[in-house]
Amino acid sequence: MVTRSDFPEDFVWGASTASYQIEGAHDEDGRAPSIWDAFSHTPGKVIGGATGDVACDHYHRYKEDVALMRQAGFTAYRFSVSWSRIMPEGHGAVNAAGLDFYDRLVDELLANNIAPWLCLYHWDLPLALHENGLGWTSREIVPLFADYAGLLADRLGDRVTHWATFNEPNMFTMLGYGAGVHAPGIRDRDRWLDAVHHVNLSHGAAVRRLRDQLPGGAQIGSVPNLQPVRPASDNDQDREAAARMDAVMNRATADPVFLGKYDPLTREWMGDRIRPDDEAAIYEPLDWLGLNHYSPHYAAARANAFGFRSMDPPEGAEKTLMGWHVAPDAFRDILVETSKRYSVPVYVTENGMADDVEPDNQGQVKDDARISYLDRYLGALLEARAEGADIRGYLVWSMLDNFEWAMGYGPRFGIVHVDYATQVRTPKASYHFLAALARASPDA
Ligand code: GBH
Repeated sequence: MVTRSDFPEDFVWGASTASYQIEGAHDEDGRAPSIWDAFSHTPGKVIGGATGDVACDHYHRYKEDVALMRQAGFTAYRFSVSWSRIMPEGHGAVNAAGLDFYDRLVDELLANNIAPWLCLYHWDLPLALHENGLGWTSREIVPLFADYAGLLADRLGDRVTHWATFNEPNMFTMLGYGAGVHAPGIRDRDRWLDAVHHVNLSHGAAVRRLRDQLPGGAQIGSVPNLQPVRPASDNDQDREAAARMDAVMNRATADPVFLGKYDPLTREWMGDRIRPDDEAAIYEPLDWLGLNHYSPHYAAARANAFGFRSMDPPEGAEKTLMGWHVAPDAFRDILVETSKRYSVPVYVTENGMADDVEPDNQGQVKDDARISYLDRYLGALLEARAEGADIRGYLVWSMLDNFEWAMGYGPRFGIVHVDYATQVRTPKASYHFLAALARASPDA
């Protein structure tokens, strides 16, 4: 098992969450709906008809949740802001009561010696923007996103040191606009590519605004989901397919943001979406990369628009409740590759697994599989560091069991169990495992 002394003294330990997945209070204090409110309330979109109306009721219980973070010895907490809570229309009028919530949350974190890592966008676009044709498929969203970033910098910039623009820009564009399985439920290759490019441009515009408004020393980054793509078989066609899938799934958002250039394959697909000055407008030097990683992808050749198809993990592979392949070596590989390719400090901002373990009759949540997963993935992280990768922290997904998007409340990713009927929180065995690593740190 990994131990505290395997990690450097200043290694950052923490947890991540997202607004729509935990907050609830969907119509309180002036919050307007996001595309996820509309999507989850559309029959047939989310398993069991689940919605984020209440979720973990974190909006009212944030103090209790922050106390659990402190008791774990965490020194960082990544959360996201619900855009439509603070700007109901997505632009224009500001909802002061919504902003007050994030103000209280940030103060509570600081009072508990936890650094707030604020993510501007974790998938809950204001519904009004989408309905008015100003969503990610429109280039007009770019200055609106920068204004939204500016509003938060104005209000919280004196206390929040770590800022991220997008959570998994590659994933929400693909799932929401390409595959249609996430909000807003669009299934169209061109709209997907539009969204990718506008998200990239919005990132650049927001970073410039943050740099202008935040005090020097602010740590600004972005959070791609990076999963190495492995060829389903060892032949040239599948290897070529894997390269194409890597370009679409990993590089389409990470390369322009961290290197200032689209990968040649993505560039070809983007066509004349890319105007002459766009790459320069996307690129701003960043202080950190937040890496979300769960499992590798597998690709096989196929004669479709992108020239690949996604394959299942090999026969007999160990899988979690989500069907995702447990492969710590893929984690090591992507950490080494990411650190090298983008030469920027890397923090793991999501990693973890889903199960459905409930408290036993002594009230204990014995999630042994999660402990084994975390132990092996942290071991892989140490291997990547030994190979020279600059990995500075680990924020587990997730602090709490929560609304798992189209899967509803079945899969539980938390290190703290949530009984949704009573909102009782129960730290799981994996919470104590991570706390033993984090608490031993000198500043905890
Ligand atoms: C993240 O997305 C999100 O940021 C977070 O909100 C979410 O709750 C969390 O992960 C858990 O889902 O089928 O084996 O090829 C994760 C994005 C994209 C990761 C699909 C796994 C498929 C693995 N996921 N990917 S596999």
